[in-house]
Amino acid sequence: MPEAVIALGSNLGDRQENLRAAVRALAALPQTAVLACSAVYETVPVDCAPGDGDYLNAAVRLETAMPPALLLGACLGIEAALGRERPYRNAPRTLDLDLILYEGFAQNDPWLTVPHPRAAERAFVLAPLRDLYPDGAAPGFPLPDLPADGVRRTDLKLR
Ligand code: A4P
Ligand code: MG
Repeated sequence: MPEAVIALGSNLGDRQENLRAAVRALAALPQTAVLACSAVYETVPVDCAPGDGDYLNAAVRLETAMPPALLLGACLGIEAALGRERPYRNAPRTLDLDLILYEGFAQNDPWLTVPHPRAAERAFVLAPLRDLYPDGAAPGFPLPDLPADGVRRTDLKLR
């Protein structure tokens, strides 16, 4: 089965529980297994309004037979179940799930762009990805070296 990576973010409500509930929901998807979880990082908001709360960010590595569009749809459903609202761009959120990569798949449509177009520029995505691929060899997405500015590793666990 192909590998996929989902990045998780939360800066509203019980941030750790939101991420942990998301991992439980991802693990319960059909024909899908969670292979590995990153550490949890506390991160300074990027491109957000002044005063927004810090994020918890993490990532999980999946093996899945769900096609990419179905996997994204499942992620949007999990976000909705955890109370995600979208009042404006980069608004604080209980849960964000982004499909960062899907082995053997690339697409560039607004509703589904894979690999994720901004992942390579964002320390809050790359630090968790390094945990999942310590040699930097993520499938179809060689990890760039980027200083981990604004990113602090915590002792929190995803499960
Ligand atoms: N969409 C297209 N491709 C994808 C994909 N690969 N994964 C579409 C997920 N969604 C994808 O998503 C809007 C639409 O993007 C979806 O309907 C889907 O069809 P959204 O969740 O409302 O937007 P988003 O994830 O907030 O936006 P975007 O543009 O991906 O955000 P960024 O660039 O990831 O920024 N700072 C910190 N510290 N931590 C964060 O997690 N996140 C953001 C969001 C800003 N600053 C942050 C963080
Ligand atoms: Mg998103």
